[in-house]
Amino acid sequence: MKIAKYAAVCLLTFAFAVASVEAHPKTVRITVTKDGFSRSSITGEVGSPLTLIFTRESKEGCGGKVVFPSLGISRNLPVGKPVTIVITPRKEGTISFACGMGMYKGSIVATEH
Ligand SMILES: [Cu+2]
Repeated sequence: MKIAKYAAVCLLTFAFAVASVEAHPKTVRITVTKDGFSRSSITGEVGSPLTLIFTRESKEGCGGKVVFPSLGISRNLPVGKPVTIVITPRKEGTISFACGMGMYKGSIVATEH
């Protein structure tokens, strides 16, 4: 009986340990207007996939492209067509993104959870 109790406690502890390393996927929609990215400040978790859906709303301005320099990602943003980019932060810190000319800026702040 004692052993069974001990095993149950062990299992519970194990379950918590697993839960704490579980990924928390998150999706954020970002509109790209002539004024920039909205929103431009995003939070994420280390090890959890972050799905960013960029939709460029207007031909005006400089939102034809989104670039993540530190990740080597560059994607064209056709007007009215959502473009999905999935990023999984590997360490704590800030991942910046910008338009092709660096005028519109945004950032993802990744923290451990
Ligand atoms: Cu620009």
